This record gives sequence, C-alpha cells and structure tokens, in this order.
Amino acid sequence: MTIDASRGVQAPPELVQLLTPEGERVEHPDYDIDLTPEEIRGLYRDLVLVRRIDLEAVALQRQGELGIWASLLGQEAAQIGSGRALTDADMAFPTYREHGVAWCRDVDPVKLLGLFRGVNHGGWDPVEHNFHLYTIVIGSQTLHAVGYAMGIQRDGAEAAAIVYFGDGATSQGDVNESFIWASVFNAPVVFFCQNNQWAISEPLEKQSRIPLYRRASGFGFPGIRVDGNDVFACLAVTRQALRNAREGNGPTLIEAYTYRMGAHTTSDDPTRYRVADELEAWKLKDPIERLKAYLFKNQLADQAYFEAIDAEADALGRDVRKRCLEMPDPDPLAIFDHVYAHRHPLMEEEREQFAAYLASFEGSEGR
Ligand SMILES: Cc1ncc(C[n+]2csc(CCOP(=O)(O)OP(=O)(O)O)c2C)c(N)n1
Ligand SMILES: [Mg+2]
Repeated sequence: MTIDASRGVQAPPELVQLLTPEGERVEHPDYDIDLTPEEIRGLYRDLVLVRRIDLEAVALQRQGELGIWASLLGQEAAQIGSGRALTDADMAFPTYREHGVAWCRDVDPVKLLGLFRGVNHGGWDPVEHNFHLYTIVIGSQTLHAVGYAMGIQRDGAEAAAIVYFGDGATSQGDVNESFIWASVFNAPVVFFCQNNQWAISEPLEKQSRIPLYRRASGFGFPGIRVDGNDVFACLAVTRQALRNAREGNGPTLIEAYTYRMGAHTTSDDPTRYRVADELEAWKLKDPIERLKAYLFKNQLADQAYFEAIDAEADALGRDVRKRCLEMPDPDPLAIFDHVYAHRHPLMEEEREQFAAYLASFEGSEGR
C-alpha cells in the first residue's frame, strides 16, 4: 500500500474559511460573522478548556482510572464553532467524541467521564441539556436526529436538530437512510460530519471517491465544506444551516474538514497505520494557535489574558480529576433501572435473580 503523506493537508479550494492557519481574518462572499472581542475571547476560552478536559481524561485513562477515552484533540474548533451556533431549543445528537459540544450544552465534564469509567451509562439527562446521550453504534444517531427533527416539524416548534458523525459513518446504511428521510420530509436537521480523515485505521479514500459534502446533492439537499479547524467559519456555516432548517428550508450537510490529532481511542496506536509527516503538517493548522495569533495580532488579548486562561484550564483539569476519582461505584442492581420507562415483569424477575446471586456471596449485605 502506498501512503499519501499529503493527505488532507492542502486546503481544497471549495472550503469555507474565515481565519487562516496564520491567524489572518479573511472574507467570504456567502459567510460572514460579526463577533465582539468578548465573544471571540469566549471562543478561545472554550477551545482551551475543552482541550484541557480532554488531556486530563487521556491521562486518567493511562493511569487506569478510565476504561477507554476517545480524544477530541484537533477537533475543538469544529465542535465549539458548531456547538456555540445552537440555541437552547435546538437538540444535539453526538457520537462518542463530542466533548466540546457537551461543554457548549453545559454538561458537567465529569459526567462524560462516568461513562468511560464504567460507573454509569451516560450520566446526564438529555432533555435537561438538549444533548442526547453518547452513541457508540456508528451512524445510528442520524436516524434518531431525523426522527426528532420530524417531531419538531410536527410541533411547529422554532428549533432544529443537529447530528454529529464521522467520515467513516458516511458509509453506514443508517446515515444514507437518514439523508433520504430528511430530504423527502424536508426535516429541520443539520448533518455535521467531522471529517477527521480517519475511521480508526481506515483512511478517507476508503470511504468515498468524491468529497463528502458533495454526497448531499445526490439526496437533494445542500452540502458545504468548512475549514473544521477554523472556529469562526464553523460557527458561521452552522448558524446559517440551523437558521435554514428552522425557517423550513430543510437539511444541510456540513463537512468540517479537520484532523484527528490523537489516536482513535486510547486503545489504538496510530503509528501502526499513518505517517508522522501527516501529523506534523496538520499541527501547523492548529485551531487554538490560529485564534491565539489572531487575538494577539489584533490586540484583543495580551499575555496576562492567555496566562489567566491557562491557569483556569489547569484548575479545571485538577477539579475534573478529583471529582472523577470520587465518583461512587454504582449499585449493581441499578443496571435494571432504566431499561424500560415502566416496570416490566421479565426485568423484575431478572432483577430478583441477580439480587439473590449477589446475596449469595459471603459477607454480602443481601441487597
Ligand atoms: C455499527 C458499528 N460498526 C463498527 C463499529 C466500530 N467502530 C467504532 S469507531 C469506528 C470508526 C468510526 O469512524 P468515523 O465515523 O470516521 O468517526 P471518528 O471515530 O473518526 O470520529 C468503528 C468502525 C461501531 N462502533 N459501530
Ligand atoms: Mg473519522
């Protein structure tokens, strides 16, 4: 097999970009954004804090405190840009990597860690945050999102659904079926594909012979490619797509062109299947560095500001670690609690059997 070390590194011409890797602001005829200095600093803070949460989670896994972790490293701008485009009424459907979107939806990061520590099955209430539980079955959440969007449509609500999925997921039947349903029912949904160039060890060229955003035209709705490492462009493009959905103009496919800087999960070793040059080239496109350069060059933030954000990030990291270690082990019988919305005879029987089994251990308190 020949390895193309330049994969994904050259920005394709059709990509929407508002902030270059060097931190220069550029204009786009169709997408613009007018942000106050405070809003821009807020985006920078979001990016830095979610990277710090992610770093702490990787460290916790390496120390045996989490079973596994799926890092968002490199994808912060795609997640913060799109996440900050949402209104409270919009509903987000994540994969297992959307820690940045969870942050925008006010989900306590420790609750994300609970799933990966094996102490809960997803520790937040999706209705409270309008942020669905993490979904591991690749692509299946696209169907949930379209169904939810059709519900919004029937309620006549002023909201939209957004669903996150990866480049690999675009090959799943569920995703293609969800495109058809969204299209023919004109559902208020935004398909947000983070093309991070890899599906574990499968490169993008094994998923598609055409750019992913162009798939949408075959289904009858618009597709657009955005620089996924540019938080301004991700915010502008997602805002417009959500607005279109809410106004009854149907779905949009957004392909956020980015790169998975880390391993697929902590169980993976990417050095087995990709070359170091690729990683080095993408480091130059880092989403945080370009915004930092922009803030600095335009005198919107000074050294003291960056130091204060770094200190806040370190404090957050320490807090997340402390509260992760304090999470109690669940009651073993709690596994039966949320299988069905109501009590179920078979579940009751299995619960009793399991309780008797637990009680059979010497020294057990006989739950
Ligand atoms: C239906 C299904 N098939 C296979 C898997 C195993 N699997 C987990 S992650 C993954 C790759 C997903 O790649 P992509 O959609 O690009 O998302 P990324 O992990 O890069 O964010 C696969 C095949 C799964 N979880 N579900
Ligand atoms: Mg991928």
